[in-house]
Amino acid sequence: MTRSQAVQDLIDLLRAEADAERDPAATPDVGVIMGSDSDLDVMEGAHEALTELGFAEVTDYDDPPEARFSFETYVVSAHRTPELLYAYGETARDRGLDVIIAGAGGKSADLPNMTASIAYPLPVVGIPVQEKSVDSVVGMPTGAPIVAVDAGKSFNAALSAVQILARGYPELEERLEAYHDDLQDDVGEVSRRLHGEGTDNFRENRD
Ligand code: AIR
Repeated sequence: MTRSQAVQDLIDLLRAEADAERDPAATPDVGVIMGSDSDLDVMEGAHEALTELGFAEVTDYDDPPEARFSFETYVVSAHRTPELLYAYGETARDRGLDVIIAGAGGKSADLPNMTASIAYPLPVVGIPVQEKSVDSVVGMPTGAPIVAVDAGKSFNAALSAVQILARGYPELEERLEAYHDDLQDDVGEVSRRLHGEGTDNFRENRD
């Protein structure tokens, strides 16, 4: 199979990073990959959750952000760029990733499950980008695990990824707890207003 120069450059970059002796605190902790940039709207939730939890995006390995926790984002197509998929999965651990979030759509959404197989034992959180992708993402054979969320739930995928990471970092546990406290506050506040204003007024004030 011929490979485009752009894909070859990415593969070379990933392999070089795997061999580089970088400070682990300066490499991305979470890898976010998707089968196509047409998945970006759905995958935006993962970006949102990671950002909300204080993760910064690495766009240049030589110039990492100051934030202690970070993520990287790539398009990797299991079917259009199978060699990039292999390079990504094979280098993930050596490049310092602790967990991968992978989303793909269509009926052949193979990026999450193939990444889980290649990057094993690194945990992979799979996101079926569409409803019709669910079976493809979660349907792994015994012995080849993947963690997966419901169709489109990329925000939750990022929370799950941070939960996995948090086992080794108490400060992440605190951030997750603070996030959950805010969530409870929001429900409590809306419930208090709905009750206190009555349904008609609440609806009117909300719209
Ligand atoms: N896809 C891309 N390569 C392999 C697969 N399965 C998925 C993408 C996207 C869908 O195919 O994850 O959800 C359609 O991609 P596109 O690029 O045609 O919009």
